[in-house]
Amino acid sequence: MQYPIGKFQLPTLEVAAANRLGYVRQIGDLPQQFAEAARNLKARKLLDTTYRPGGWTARQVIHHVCDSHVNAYVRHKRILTEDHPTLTGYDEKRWAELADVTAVPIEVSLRALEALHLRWSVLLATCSPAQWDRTAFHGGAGVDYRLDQLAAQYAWHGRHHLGHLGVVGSLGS
Ligand code: NI
Repeated sequence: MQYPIGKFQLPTLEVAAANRLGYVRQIGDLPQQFAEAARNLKARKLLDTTYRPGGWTARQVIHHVCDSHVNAYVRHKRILTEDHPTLTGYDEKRWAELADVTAVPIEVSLRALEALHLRWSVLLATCSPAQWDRTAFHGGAGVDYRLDQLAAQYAWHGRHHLGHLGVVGSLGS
C-alpha cells in the first residue's frame, strides 16, 4: 500500500535521455488525473481516509503533492539557471501540519497543481538537449542528478501519490 507503483529507481543517463518526452507527458497529465481521483473520493466522502494505517489521509496526500511539486519546480528552475546547484530538501511532515494544508480546501491545491504543472511541463517541453544535460547535486540522495533524472523522479512521485488515492478509493468500495 505504501508503494502502489513500486519504489523509485533512479534511471541511468541513457534511459532518462530516452524517456524525456514521457516525463513531460506524465507531469503534464497529472493534474487532471489527480483532480478526477479527488472528485471521486470527495463524492464518496473518503477524503479523510488514510491509504494505510498511520499514513496520510487522501486530503493530506493532495496537499502534500502541491507542497512537493512547488519545491520540484524550484529545483528544476535552479538547475536551468545555476551552475551545478545543491538541491536541498524540506521537512515534508511539518509542511503538512501548517495551516495552509489543514485549513484550505483540496480544490485550492488542485488548482495550484493545474497551474504549476502547466508551467512545469511547458518548461521541460521546450528544453534544449543541452538544458536537459544540466546537473545538480541532490543533497537528499547524496548523488548528482541530471535534469531528466530529476524529471523522472517527479513523474514517478506524482503517479506514486495518484496510486495512494486509488488505494483509498478501493478501500471504500
Ligand atoms: Ni511524496
